[in-house]
Amino acid sequence: MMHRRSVLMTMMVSIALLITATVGVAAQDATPTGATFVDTMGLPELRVQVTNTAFEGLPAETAAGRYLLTLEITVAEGGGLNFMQLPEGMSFDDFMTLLAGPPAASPEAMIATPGAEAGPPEGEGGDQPPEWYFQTAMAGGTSGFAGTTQAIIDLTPGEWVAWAGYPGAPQAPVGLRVSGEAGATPAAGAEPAADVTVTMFEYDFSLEGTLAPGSQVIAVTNVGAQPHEMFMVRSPESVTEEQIAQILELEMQGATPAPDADLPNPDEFIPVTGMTPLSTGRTGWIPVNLEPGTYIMVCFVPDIESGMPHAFDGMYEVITVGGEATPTA
Ligand SMILES: [Cu+2]
Repeated sequence: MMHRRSVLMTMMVSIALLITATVGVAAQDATPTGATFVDTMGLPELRVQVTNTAFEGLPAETAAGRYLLTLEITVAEGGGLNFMQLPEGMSFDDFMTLLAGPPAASPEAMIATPGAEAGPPEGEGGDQPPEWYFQTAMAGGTSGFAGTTQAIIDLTPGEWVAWAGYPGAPQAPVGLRVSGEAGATPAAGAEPAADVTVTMFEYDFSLEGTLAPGSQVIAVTNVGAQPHEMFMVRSPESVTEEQIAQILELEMQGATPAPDADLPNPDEFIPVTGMTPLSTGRTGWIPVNLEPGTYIMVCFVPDIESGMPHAFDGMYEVITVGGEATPTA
């Protein structure tokens, strides 16, 4: 039986990957990966400045509907924004109290003991996201690095929180009231045109259309029963799904690949973009500008049963863009 990991640990794994990869980006002098829509369909915009400590620029209240989300990221390490509806009866203050959690569950403590039997035993529920996490509406969002990056998302009426998606993030969560009649359909207008549709379910991605070098729009849809995200990284060298499985296996054991293991170094994976978690039945859109190469789509949302990131259940997909899987340096 695998040890469960907390949502905190899960997100820290995700962010650790993000940060280590950022270092790789700087070292490799890679081009910025942020992308914007060519056609924004005249959608109302939520423009958010992601700083070292805050998400700035969101209104306290907005009408339900489809929005162009624009992140202006000034943090070298990158950042991301998720929109999650709070469950019935939970206030923003309640959420913040929940996030703060018991002192023993500090990020440092969790990181110091990866893979260890930290936290309460299975069954007590303390090492799992709360039940409502798997039921509540999640409208997605996106992540990126210094620069401007966009997504198109649908916000339905309710009390929402815009946050980095994990406890202990540098940016404080922000409350957002979305007004309108409950059950109202946010998307009366035409759907954004997508070149590729990525469908997420337990536990995989399927692609309709072909990712090509250059600019394009990806529609990301969750048809599964649990929330899912699509975090996309580029591998500097070609990689197989078998190798990804081996890397994840080592990660789970807290080990690093042996020098002669003939495995790509995950620290060299370069984050490209992401559609942050979408709940069941939801769709979001992100623009990407891809260079030829090998890309990996992966989901780190914790599983409702095991608490482990979905990646460990096989929720990753290796995609070759363009004719050459291994671009020359
Ligand atoms: Cu998932």
